[in-house]
Amino acid sequence: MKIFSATAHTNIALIKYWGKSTYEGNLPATGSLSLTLDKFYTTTSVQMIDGPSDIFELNESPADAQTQQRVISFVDFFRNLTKNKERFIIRSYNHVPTKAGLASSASGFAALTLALARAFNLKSNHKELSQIARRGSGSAARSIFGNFVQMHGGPQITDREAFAEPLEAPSGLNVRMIVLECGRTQKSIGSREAMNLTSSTSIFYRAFLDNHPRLLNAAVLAAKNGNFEELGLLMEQSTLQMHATMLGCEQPFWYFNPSTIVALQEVQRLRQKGHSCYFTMDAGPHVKILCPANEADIIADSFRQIEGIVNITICSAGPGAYLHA
Ligand code: 2P0
Repeated sequence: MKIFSATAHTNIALIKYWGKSTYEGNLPATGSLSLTLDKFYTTTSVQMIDGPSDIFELNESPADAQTQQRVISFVDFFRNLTKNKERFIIRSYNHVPTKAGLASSASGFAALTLALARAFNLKSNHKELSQIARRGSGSAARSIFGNFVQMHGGPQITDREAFAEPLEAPSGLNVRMIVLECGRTQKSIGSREAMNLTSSTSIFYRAFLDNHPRLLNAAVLAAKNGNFEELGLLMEQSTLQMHATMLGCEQPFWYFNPSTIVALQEVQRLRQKGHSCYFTMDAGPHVKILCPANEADIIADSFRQIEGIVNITICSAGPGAYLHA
């Protein structure tokens, strides 16, 4: 039977999505701003099968039961939309360290969205595809597009309003994102569970939400104007505010490990020495550094001797998701 394949690249949020306004439709309580990366991506194929249920294989092994169920629910959305009862085998290959806070669900659900849309013969445009991808994972809506991307969200957001779109940044904003893998252990608390724990129990979550539109609007403006320093400072505020919400939970938790902290201090030290670089982190211990393209090699070299940093990848802006011929 015919196979439909697609690739999507992962993205890193400069201004973070953290928490849902409603679970139905997976609507984000905050908008976000991201950069799609060239080096990390997922390729997914879907093929119809005769069988009682979909099968999901990740990197050539059957996925765990929870992931299977999440993927099957996502395919159910397409079946309900099209009144089509087909079942699929879905094979996904992650060129992203899975569950390490490097956003494999973003590229995974974006690639799956494109492949399924083709298999179900949907005539959706990119905006609609991003709305569908959002149902699989909020960050996946952004991976439909390349380069800088803005996702719409907020406490009152509706299904039709919660989509991503490309953000036009000037060509002078030629950036790199250096990904520092701070350890190899899989994260203890997944991002979905972490954001749910935070939004339901953190005494700081309200403040995070209240401040978020100001951060996002200012960052979007900075990106459009090519104001790199402003964008970097806002990015650091967003990530630290997000991580602070976790410290305010009834049962506090954090993703920092010793090499994370050393890396964050090194970014500040480099800035004091006159280098232009800013950090961000997601639901894991890894540190990502945004810097101008012409400084990336020298900045990356400063992290090579830090104990616990197991891998360093210099990424450029990556493309939007695409179907294979
Ligand atoms: C982001 N993260 O904006 C934020 C910052 C992690 C930290 O979006 O529940 O896997 O699937 O919608 O997209 C990761 O959370 O969450 C994420 P779901 P997702 O990139």
